[in-house]
Amino acid sequence: MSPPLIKHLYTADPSAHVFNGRVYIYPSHDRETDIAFNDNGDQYDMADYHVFSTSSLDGPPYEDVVDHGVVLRTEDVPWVSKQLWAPDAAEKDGKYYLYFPARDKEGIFRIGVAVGDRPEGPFAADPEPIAGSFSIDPASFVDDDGQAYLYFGGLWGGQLQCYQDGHDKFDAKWQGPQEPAGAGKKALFPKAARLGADMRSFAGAVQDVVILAPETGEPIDADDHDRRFFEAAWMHKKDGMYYFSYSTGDTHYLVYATSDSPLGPFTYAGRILEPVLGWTTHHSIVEFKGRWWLFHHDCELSDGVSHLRNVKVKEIFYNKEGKITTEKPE
Ligand code: FUB
Repeated sequence: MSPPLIKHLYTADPSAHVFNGRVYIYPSHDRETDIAFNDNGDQYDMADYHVFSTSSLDGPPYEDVVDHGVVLRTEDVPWVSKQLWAPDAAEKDGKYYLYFPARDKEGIFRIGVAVGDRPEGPFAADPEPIAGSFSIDPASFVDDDGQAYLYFGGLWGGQLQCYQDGHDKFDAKWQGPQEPAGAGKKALFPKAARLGADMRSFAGAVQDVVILAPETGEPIDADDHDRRFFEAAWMHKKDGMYYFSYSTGDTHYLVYATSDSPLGPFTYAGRILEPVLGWTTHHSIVEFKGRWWLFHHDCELSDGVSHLRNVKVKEIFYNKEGKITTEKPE
C-alpha cells in the first residue's frame, strides 16, 4: 500500500488546489466517536477543519507536508449544529474562500462559506449559509474566463434525495438510506450554480448537472449504481474538456463524465479509481508541475474503520483521446 500523505490526524475528502506555486489540501478532519455506524453517516461527526500544504508530491515519505492547524470550528459558525463534512476552497482577487457543508440547527445540510486572506486561513465564516444552498460536498471551479461555479450534492446522509420536488422543497420523508429505484426511474442529478462576483452567493438558479449514458444518450438510470452520482463532486478542465468526477457511493467507485461545457450535459466516460478500503471514496484532481494528481482517501491508518480515514495521492494518466486510465488502490 502507498502510505498516507497525512498520518498524525485522520483526514478525508481531500480537495487540492495549487495556490502561489504550492499545493494546498482542504480535507475533512475525521474523529473518533461513540455514535453507532449507520447508512445515514451519523458517525461522520467532524467538528473542525485543518489545512495542509506542500511544495512537493514526490514521495513517500511526504516530509514536506505542513499542517497549518485548525482554520474553522463548529462553534465559529452561528448557523451550524454539527457535521462539518467535505470542504473545498477557491481563490479570487487575492481572497480565499472555504466552502463547507454542515447541518443547520434544524438538522438540514446547507453550504457555508468562510473568507480568509491566505490559502492556509484562518477563515471567518459568513453568519448564514449561502442562500439557496442545500445538501453536501461543495466543489468550486473557476473557469479560464474567471466565472466561478459551485458543484454539490450527496445522497442518503447528504439528503440530496429530499429535493425531488424542487430545489427549495425539503421533503423529510426521503431522509435516510433511500433513493429512486425501479424500471424507468432516472438517477438524481448532482447540482451546480454560478457563484456571484462576491464568491459568497449564487448568481442565478441552482441547476441539474445532467449525466448521460453514452450508449443511449439518456440520463443514467436510478438502478445503475455502478455509474449514478452519489456524492463527492469535483470539476477539472484539461485541454478544453470539462471533467466532472464523483463517487458512486454504495458501489464505491470514483468515476467521471465529460462535456464541452462546465454545466453539461456530461456523458459518462469511465472509472478513475476502483474501490478502496472503507465505505466512502472521495477525491480531487489537480495539475501540479505538469503532472496530474488524484487526491483521495482510504482507511488504512485505522485498519478499515470507515469513518477514520487518511488522505493519499497518486499520479493519474490520460490517453490521446483524453480518457483517464483507471487506477487500482495501493
Ligand atoms: O466525510 C463525510 C462524507 O463522507 C463526505 O461528505 C462524503 O463525500 C463522504 O466522503
